[in-house]
Amino acid sequence: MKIALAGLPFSGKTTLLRSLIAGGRSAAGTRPDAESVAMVKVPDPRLDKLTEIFKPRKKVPAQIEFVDVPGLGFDTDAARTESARHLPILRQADALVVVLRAFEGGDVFAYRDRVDPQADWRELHSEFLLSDLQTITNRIDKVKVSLTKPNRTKAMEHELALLQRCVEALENEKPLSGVLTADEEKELRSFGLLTQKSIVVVRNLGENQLASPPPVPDEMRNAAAEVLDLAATLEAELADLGPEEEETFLKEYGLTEPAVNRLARACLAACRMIVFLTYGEDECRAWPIAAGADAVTAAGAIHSDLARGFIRAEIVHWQDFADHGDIKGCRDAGKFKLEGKSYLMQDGDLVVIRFAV
Ligand SMILES: Nc1nc2c(ncn2[C@@H]2O[C@H](COP(=O)(O)OP(=O)(O)OP(=O)(O)O)[C@@H](O)[C@H]2O)c(=O)[nH]1
Ligand SMILES: [Mg+2]
Repeated sequence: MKIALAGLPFSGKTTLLRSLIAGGRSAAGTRPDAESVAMVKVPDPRLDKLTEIFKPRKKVPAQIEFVDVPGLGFDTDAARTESARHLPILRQADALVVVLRAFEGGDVFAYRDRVDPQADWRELHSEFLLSDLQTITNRIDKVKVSLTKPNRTKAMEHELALLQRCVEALENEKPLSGVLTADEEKELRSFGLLTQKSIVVVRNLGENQLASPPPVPDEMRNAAAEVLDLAATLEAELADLGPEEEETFLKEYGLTEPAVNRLARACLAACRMIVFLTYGEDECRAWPIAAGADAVTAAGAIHSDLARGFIRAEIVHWQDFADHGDIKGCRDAGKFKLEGKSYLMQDGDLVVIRFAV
């Protein structure tokens, strides 16, 4: 799962990335003119609880790869050219986190001399529409040429019609995510169209705005999978603290959890992923898989042998586990389920795969 952190210059992307890495200010190298990558361990209280109970030799959280993209600017030709260099990273991502500057601060350069998240959102959004329009019209030109050749096919005609529908949507400022069917999304996925991607918007607020954030404009809420409010500098400080200091710090600012938790959940949801868990004295582990995946697919995520020799999945739902305290309690209460290949995995399922190869 790869998420690109995108935004206009100086919106706080690198600060946010630093905050995602617990105790790791230095873990992400800051290279202002290039992308830098960080693998972020997804905090999961369910995995923590399993680890507490099973005391495994190894604890493996789900991971999300975040790519910190240098600020995209469109205020000069040079900035536009530079930004175009970074767009392929966005296109390759499974989802985008768009960081908008909402914090005031005279000492930090403000893009276009404004602190206006709504205007920033509009600017980025229309650049994404424009970029997709270019990609699609280039493709249309190619398909049209192919259609003049003797080996023209029905598939080409079908693609042309689909692309023309996309152009119409984009010219009306409609993101493609809202106009394509699931099959069409698949057909166009290889183009990495930006408005086809799920977007999590992060409003990077000043510390003093946290208590009562400004209302989220409808146009932002409608276009985004989720809108999160946070203060990146606070979160980066938080990432450097130990668990006890963390609690005091959170309380002081009226926060219930570090933003990395919310962001990780939002990114999983935006990528339509769920997490199942495996447990034991050897290893407790969280496994991200696509929502809607069946038990044999989940088995295959662990190892191809488990899918090949799949016999059954032993499933305990997280809530049942939490209610009964352990696996034995779940067995006694009839909450230990034996499921076949086609069982649809649920978020938070505790799983043992029985198999023979
Ligand atoms: N006051 C305040 N300053 C912030 C906040 N977030 C970031 N900054 C400051 O804004 C400046 C830019 O932050 P970065 O995280 O480097 O921003 P960026 O989006 O990565 O910038 P580019 O990569 O150049 O586009 C730094 O001086 C940060 O300390 C915030 O929430 N509040
Ligand atoms: Mg940066």
